Amino acid sequence: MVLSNVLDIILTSDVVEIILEKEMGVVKPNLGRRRLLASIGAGVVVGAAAGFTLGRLTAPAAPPIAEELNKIIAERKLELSHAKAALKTYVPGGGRDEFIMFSSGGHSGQVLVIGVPSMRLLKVIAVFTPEPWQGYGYGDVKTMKLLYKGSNGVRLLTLGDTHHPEISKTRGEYDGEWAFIGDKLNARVASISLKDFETKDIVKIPNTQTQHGGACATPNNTEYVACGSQFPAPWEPGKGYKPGVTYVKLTEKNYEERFRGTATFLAFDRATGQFDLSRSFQIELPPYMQDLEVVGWGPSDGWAFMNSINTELHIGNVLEGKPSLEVGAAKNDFDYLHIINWKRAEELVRQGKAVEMNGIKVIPLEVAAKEGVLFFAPEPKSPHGCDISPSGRYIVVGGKLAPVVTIYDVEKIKRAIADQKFAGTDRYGVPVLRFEDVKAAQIEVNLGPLHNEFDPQGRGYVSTFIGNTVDRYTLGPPDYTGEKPFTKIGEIRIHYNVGHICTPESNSIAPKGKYLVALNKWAVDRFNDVGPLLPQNFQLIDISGDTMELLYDMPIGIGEPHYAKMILATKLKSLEIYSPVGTDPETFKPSPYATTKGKERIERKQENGRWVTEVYGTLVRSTITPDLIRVKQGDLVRIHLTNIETTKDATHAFSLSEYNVIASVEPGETTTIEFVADKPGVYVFYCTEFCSPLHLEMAGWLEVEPQ
Ligand code: K7E
Ligand code: CUA
Repeated sequence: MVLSNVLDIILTSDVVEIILEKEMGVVKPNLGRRRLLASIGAGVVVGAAAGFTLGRLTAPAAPPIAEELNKIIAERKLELSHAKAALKTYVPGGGRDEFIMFSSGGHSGQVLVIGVPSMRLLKVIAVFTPEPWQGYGYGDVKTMKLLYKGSNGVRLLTLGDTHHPEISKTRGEYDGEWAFIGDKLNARVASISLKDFETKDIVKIPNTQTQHGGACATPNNTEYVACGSQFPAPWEPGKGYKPGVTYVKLTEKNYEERFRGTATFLAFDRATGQFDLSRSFQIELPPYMQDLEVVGWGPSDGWAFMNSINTELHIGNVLEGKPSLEVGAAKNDFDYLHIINWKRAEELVRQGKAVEMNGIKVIPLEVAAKEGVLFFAPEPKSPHGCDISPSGRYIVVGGKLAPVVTIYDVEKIKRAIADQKFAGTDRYGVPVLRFEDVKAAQIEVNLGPLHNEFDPQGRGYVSTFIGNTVDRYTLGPPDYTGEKPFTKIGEIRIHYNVGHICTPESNSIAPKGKYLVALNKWAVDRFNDVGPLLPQNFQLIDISGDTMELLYDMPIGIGEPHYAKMILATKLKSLEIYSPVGTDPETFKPSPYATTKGKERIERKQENGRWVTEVYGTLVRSTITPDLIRVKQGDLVRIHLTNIETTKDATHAFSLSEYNVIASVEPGETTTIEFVADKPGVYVFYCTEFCSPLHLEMAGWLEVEPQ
């Protein structure tokens, strides 16, 4: 319906009601809708009569809102639902979003920070891939160190396929201090400080080639970040897997016997943001393809759950007439939900029952199977997704090839394990529970259910990839105590091919509801065409009412995001500047390399038989000091730069022509650039941030004298 006159708006009051409630912060009294709107439509102040105030609306120049809006709606050929959606999502300049969403950037290797409900992209955090604006990976020592440390010992990895972001937790709730992101392609995990939104550590998970399970923080205090392999890696008994070294010929027999997956619990130090492999542990898993992992709380405290595919152990080889992986891995009616008692695993490590392999303690598969660490429960056909209800009681799994979500009851799982009620074991001796003994319910939903999220009312939401919907259902007690537990109660069409969905603070004890973002793989016809490679489509959905309403389509023109985590914006406390001036962002402590105005200097000395020119410089609007650096060809040049500004936003960058060097130096930060002056010449360096009227003059020279 295109609105064409004031009367239409009056009859469909929602738009004005939204203005009153959301924009003006007015709580709507129990007032006849027609009267309220008629009053506003006529530009009349109704406050006094109705017993409430209209805030800004009472200003003398208050325009006849309905008329104004109506004109815009007609001119832009909008429908009522569009106008409503616009009002529900618009955040004025200077305003703040209620929620912040951390989305994986897919194989861009980065993390996206998005405000909700405005769906404004606030930042792209550099993690696995060099990013010049943040001076990440272009000669800045702290970022080069991260990229090298996070590589696999064979080559420098500058590519990551980010899937599952996480936010640190305290007592089951997201605390907004740290974020984590997993790299599926190279089995890595990174930590990001939410003080400065910068990557602080990247760890390559030992004995693991690809990683899809995590990141998932243990709920109490983020003691560990849990991860799980996806594709099993070749494995030497007693030695594990080492990139570029371990070789096992790929045959069906070898695959079964000599390939392995892993579940890893990476010890995390909240004070430093570093992972500590020496306190971490790993559980050897069968060569099924493990998928998503969650770590429980409440009744599931101490337990972790991950689903799996390809329990058929199929490897493919279509050129020699074997079925493809796609076909071979879909033969069984059931795969295995992995149920891991990680507290028990921790205990076994303490008792010395783990074997050290490639720098981490590994609980061998037979020990895990025998000593109560690992159990399986059947899950219907090619499952995907593994999520946990707010109470910690229900584990929800999608089924790519079955139109049902399967809900497991952790109480039943624990009881069956305590009673040793098993159907038998798998071929590796892992006890298998009976489906009927552990199932809480199966809910019929649209085709291709993948991922689940939850709201505070005990309702779940599931994305259906083939059905192109998000379906809403009820959980059971204690999450949902209404009359119709485990029942589908609604759906909304999305565009198109939805993967993960994200509701605020889901997969914690206290989800916040209100919004849901569908992370859609395909956009098809939703935006202007920008070539055959189209952006993905994040769709914002209002889930506050009895029916779900589509509010906004946000194109994601960078990478192929998978999952996102959303948190109340008020929980984030990021630094305005680094303080005191001369802070090293790696430690948030004063840097020994900081210098101040007037103390800038250049020193040349020998270090391990090599000439090093070391520069201690400052950056301030609009000077780089020193502005002439003379070095000899072959010198290692180390430039320590302190941005001595104390003004919020006064970032300077240092970029060096022809050398592929750039650093971003935030106010108060001290950072170090290092490179070898291997080519003689005179090169300009300048500040790449337009920081002041004389920004163009913020420059200097590097003179490399031929040897
Ligand atoms: Cu379903 Cu990696 Cu979580 Cu993609 S995963 S969608
Ligand atoms: Cu500093 Cu431009």
